[in-house]
Amino acid sequence: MAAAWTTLEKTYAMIKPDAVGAGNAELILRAAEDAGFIVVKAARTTLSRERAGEFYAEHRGKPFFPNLVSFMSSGPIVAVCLAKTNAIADWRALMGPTNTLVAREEKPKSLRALYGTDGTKNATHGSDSLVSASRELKFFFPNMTLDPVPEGAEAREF
Ligand code: RTP
Ligand code: MG
Repeated sequence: MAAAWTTLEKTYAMIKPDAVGAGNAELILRAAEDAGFIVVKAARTTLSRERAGEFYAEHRGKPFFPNLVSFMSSGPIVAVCLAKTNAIADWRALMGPTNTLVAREEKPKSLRALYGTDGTKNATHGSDSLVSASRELKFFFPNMTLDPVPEGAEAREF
């Protein structure tokens, strides 16, 4: 039997505006499930420039930051919580290299190779550490409880 998702590692995944706009959000969620992830939560929303900049604050000041903020606020995104053993690293592996053009060369079956466009428009995001996952899940799902449920506790709903 599959483990309860509450006890599994969780990561924040995001389907970016290029992939949502191309109608590929469902395909990407299905690919996640096929790879063994549980889709705990998925919500479609649109980021303002301010929220997009806040989300990617670690990149403020870099040459690509203005383009990144424009892109990420250009249309709807799908915010996703995924659960799986080793979810953070495994989701980044499934996404492939950051730059879609590199992904097509090096990991042609990865999500960014299949659904991205270029170095900035790359279809998906994934948290890069436990600290990032916690911050990013709270950023999009502020009411979500991230701690594993103790054995015997009642199931929670989100
Ligand atoms: P992400 O945070 O979106 O999951 O991507 P990542 O960790 O693989 O890459 P990161 O270095 O954190 O970059 C964040 C996003 O910024 C855009 N980017 N554009 N040179 C460029 O034009 C450039 N470099 C990065 C991409 O959208 C990248 O995913
Ligand atoms: Mg990153």
